[in-house]
Amino acid sequence: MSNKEENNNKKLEQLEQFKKNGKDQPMTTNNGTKVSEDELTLTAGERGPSLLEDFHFREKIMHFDHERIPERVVHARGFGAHGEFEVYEDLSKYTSADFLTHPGKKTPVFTRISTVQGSKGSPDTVRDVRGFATKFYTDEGIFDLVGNDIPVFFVQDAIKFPDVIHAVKPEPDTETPQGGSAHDTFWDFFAENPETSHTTMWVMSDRGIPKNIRQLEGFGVHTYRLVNDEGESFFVKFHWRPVHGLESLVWDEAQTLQGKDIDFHRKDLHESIEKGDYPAWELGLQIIREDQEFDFDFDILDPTKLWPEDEIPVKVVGKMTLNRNVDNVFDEIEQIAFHPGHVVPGIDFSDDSLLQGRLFSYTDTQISRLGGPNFNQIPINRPVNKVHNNQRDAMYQMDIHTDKTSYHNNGLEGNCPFTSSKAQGGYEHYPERVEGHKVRTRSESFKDYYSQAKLYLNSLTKPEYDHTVDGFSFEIGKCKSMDVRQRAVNQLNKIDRELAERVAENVGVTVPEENEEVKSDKKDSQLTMEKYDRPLPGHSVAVLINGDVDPETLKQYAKEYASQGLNYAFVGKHQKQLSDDITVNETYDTAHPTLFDSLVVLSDGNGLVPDAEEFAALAYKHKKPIIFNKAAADELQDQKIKLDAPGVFVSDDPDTIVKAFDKVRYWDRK
Ligand code: HDE
Repeated sequence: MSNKEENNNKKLEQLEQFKKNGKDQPMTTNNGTKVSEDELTLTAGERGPSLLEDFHFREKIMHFDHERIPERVVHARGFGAHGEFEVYEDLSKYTSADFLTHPGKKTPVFTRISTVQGSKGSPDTVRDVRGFATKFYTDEGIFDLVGNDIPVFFVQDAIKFPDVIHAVKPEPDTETPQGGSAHDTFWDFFAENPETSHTTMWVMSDRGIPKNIRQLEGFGVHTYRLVNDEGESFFVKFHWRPVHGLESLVWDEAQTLQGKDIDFHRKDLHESIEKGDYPAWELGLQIIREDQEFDFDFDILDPTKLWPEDEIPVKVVGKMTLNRNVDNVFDEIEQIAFHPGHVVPGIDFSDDSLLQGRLFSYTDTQISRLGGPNFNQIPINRPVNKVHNNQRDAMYQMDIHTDKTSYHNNGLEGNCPFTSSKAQGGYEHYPERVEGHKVRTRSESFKDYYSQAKLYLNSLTKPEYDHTVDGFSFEIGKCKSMDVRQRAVNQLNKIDRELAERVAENVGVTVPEENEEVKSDKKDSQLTMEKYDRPLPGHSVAVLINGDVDPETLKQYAKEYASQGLNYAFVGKHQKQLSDDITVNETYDTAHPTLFDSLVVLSDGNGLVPDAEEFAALAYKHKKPIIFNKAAADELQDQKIKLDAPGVFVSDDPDTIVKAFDKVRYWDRK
C-alpha cells in the first residue's frame, strides 16, 4: 500500500471513531449557522480586499481576541486533576460533615497545585511555596481546602498580604525576577517584618524546591473548627500526606530544569495519571479540644506557627486519589474558583485574622477574574447538589429561572426555596462567644517570631541544614543592595548563629558581634523530609545506550524496570527502533540527566562517548543513584566520578536498580 493510501485509510478509520463518539458534527458559527469555509476570508475577487460582511471571519477573530482572562494575582501558574476522597472511619465524634462520617463513600474532588510568585507562563521548578487547593464536591455542598505545601504563612494579619506579595513579585522597574524571591524587595521585607522568619526558613530549605507535585505535603495552614451534631467544637489543622513520599530537587537541578523543561511538574502529574500510577494523599487531622486552646507555648490562632506533631500527633483519616486528567486546562484548571469560605456543616472558622481576611478576598478576586458574580455556574465550580436561592441576573447568567418570586418571604410560591434548621442540614455558624474593644493591636502571644524558625532548623538533618544555608546564600547573594544583604543576615542572627555566620561569609557581609540567637534546642521529629518512605514505583531511570548494545540485553532491563513500576527511557545517539519491542526514544539532545531520578550506563565495550560521560557527571553531581555496566565502568575517563562513591554501582544485572534506589539521593557523596 502506498503512503497516500495508508494515510487515507487512517483518516477514514478516525472518522469512524469520531462517529462512534458522536463527534462527527458539522462546524457552525456561535449562532448555529453551518460553516462552508474555515480557511479563507471572503474577498472581492481572488486577489481583492476582504469584505466586512464575512460574519464567520469577524466572529472567529473577535472570539480569539478575547480568549485570555486576567491571571490569578497570586498562584497564577498551576496544574490540577480530578479525583476522589474516601474517609477511613466515621468522624462524627468531631464533625457532622457528611463526607467525613461515611466510610466507603466516595466524594469527587478537584485539586490544583500552584506556585505563588510567577506568572502563568513561569517555570514549574522555581523556589517558592506551592499552593495546594482541593475542592470537595460533597452532597452537602462544596468544601474548599485552600492550603499550601508549607504549614505556616509569611504574615499574621490579612492586611499585610498585599505587602508581602508586592515585595516578592518581580520588581516594578524591571519586572524581574520572574517566579522567584531572590531580589532586594523580598529580602528587604524579610528584614523589616520579622514575622516572615519561620515561613522563609521553610522556603529556603529543600521544601521550596519540590521534585514534583505528587511528592509534596499539603497543609490547611490555619486553625479551623470541626463541629459535631451536638454542637461541640474542636480546633483542627488539616494535613495532606503524600503516599508517594516527599522529595525535593537540588537547587542546581531546579535551575537547569527552568530551561530544559519549564513544564516539568505538570507533565509529571499528567503522565502519572495517564499511566494509572495515581497520585494520592492521606488526609490527616491534628485535633485539640476547645479547653486546650491555651495549653501551648504558641498561640493556636497564629498562622506563622505550626502545631508540633510530637505534641499533637496527626490522625490519618482518609485518602484522596487523583485519577482523571482534565479535558481542557482553561475550562477546568484556569476557571476553577476556590474559596476558604466554601464550607459545609461540621466545618467552621477560627478567629485567625489571616483566615478571616481571606474570607473576603477570594470571591472579590473571582469577580474581576471570571467576569461577575455567576462564576459558580461555570461547570467546574458547580456543586453536585442542586442550587436554589433568590440570587438573580448579573453578568453571564447561565440558568433560566422559572419562578415568579425571587424574594423571601413570599406567599406566592409557598415561601420556596425554604431555609433549613441545623437538624435539617442547614449551615449554622458556631455560636462562639466574643467580646472586646475595637482595636488595631496584635496580641502579645503573637510576638514570638523566632522560636519556631529555630525549631524547624533544629529538626533538619545535616544535609537539609546545609541546603538551607545554600538557599539563603543564593537568594540574599542575588540582592544588589549590600544594605539589604546586611539587614537580612542581621535577622538570621536572631534565629541561628551558625546560619548567620555561614550566610554572611557567602554573601560578603558581617555577622553582628552580639550573639542574639533564640535559645532553644527543641526539635520535632516530623519536620524533616527524611521521615517519609520513598516507594520505588514512579521513579525514573535513564538508560544510556553507548554503542551497539544487544537488544536482548536491553529487553531484560526493560522487563525488570517495568516490573518494578519504574519509568524508564532508552537514551542514545539517535532515536531508532532496535528490535520489535526496543526503541531508543530519547537522544542526548532530547533527554537530560535532570529529567530523571537515576542513571544506568550500558556500553558495548568500544569506548564511552563524551555525551555519556557528561550525562553521568551531572547525575553524579546531583547525588542520584548511578549504575555502570562493567564495560562502561572500565571505559570511564571522568576522574571526578568515583566508582566506589556512595550510590555508584558497577553491575551487569538489571535488578541492581532495587539496591541502587535504597536512597533517592546519596547526600554523603562528596
Ligand atoms: Fe490566597 N489568594 N490569600 N492564600 N491562595 C488567592 O484567589 C489571599 C493565603 C492560596 O489554585 C487569590 O482565586 C489573601 C494563605 C492558594 O486557584 C486571592 C491572603 C494560603 C491559592 C488570594 C491569602 C493561601 C490562593 C488569587 C491573606 C494558604 C490558589 C486568585 C489573608 C493557606 C488557589 C484567587 C487556586 C489564591 C488572597 C493568604 C493559599 C487574591 C488576601 C495563608 C492555594 O484571592
